[in-house]
Amino acid sequence: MNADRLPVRPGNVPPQSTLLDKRAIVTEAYTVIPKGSMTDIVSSRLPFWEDTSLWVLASPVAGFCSTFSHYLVEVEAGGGSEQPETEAGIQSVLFVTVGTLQLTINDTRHELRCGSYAYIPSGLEWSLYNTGAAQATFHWFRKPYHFVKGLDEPDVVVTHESQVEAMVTPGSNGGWTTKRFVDPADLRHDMHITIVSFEPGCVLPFLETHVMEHGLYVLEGKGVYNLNQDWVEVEAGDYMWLRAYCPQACYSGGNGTFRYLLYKDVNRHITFPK
Ligand code: UGY
Ligand code: MN
Repeated sequence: MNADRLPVRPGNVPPQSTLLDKRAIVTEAYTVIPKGSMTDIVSSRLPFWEDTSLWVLASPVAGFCSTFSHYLVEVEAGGGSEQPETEAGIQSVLFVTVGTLQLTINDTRHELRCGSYAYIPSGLEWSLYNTGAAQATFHWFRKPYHFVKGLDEPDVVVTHESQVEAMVTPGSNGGWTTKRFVDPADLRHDMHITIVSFEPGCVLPFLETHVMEHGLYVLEGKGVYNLNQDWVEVEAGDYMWLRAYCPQACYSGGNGTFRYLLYKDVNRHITFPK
């Protein structure tokens, strides 16, 4: 990652002279939370977490997402939790963007750094601590695991984005790639967190319109996203949520790679209200 494209820390409230940020948008089909809207006064804390604060970027409140929650979490040096998850049946994916963290799952330790990915099945004992000298930042995706009779829950996965091959989308001349942390053919998984990248000038060239919902956090660069016919300019540090069937496409802008962390629910039958 280039130094000039490292994640920008959200946090400070801007001065009173600031013109209001016009990029925050909430519609029925999508939400945009620009990095300027993530200030310390709108962060949250969690039970049993020390020296930690977070922004809840997606949650199943009325009119918002239905399958997951997404937190952007900052942990001070020495902070963390022995009891991170207090709800039953919740699986997690962690993706680290700043600093170093020690993850312990069922007594096995894993050292996480910028670019580390961890999948933690529901029901396992785990803890997470910032073992570095500076603040650490990670993304935390939580989803109730959709059990299916005859399918086991997935195994623990701890890896790093440098270990994952970037799969080229056919027809994109290498300009549109996706890093998949779990095998798409492994149907035990009911959610995928991937990293989608577009080289400068490259595009997602059709209006994807699909049942899966998305959370997108821009990791690097900038681009213009088409969300249900609206063109929205986004850059590193911005968040988007797209409801099921929200039409979506994008152009990459600027002179560096435009890339984002993507949540997608997958691999399950449609369920019907009882
Ligand atoms: O796989 C996807 O749904 C992905 N291509 N969507 C997106 O990047 N908006
Ligand atoms: Mn999509």
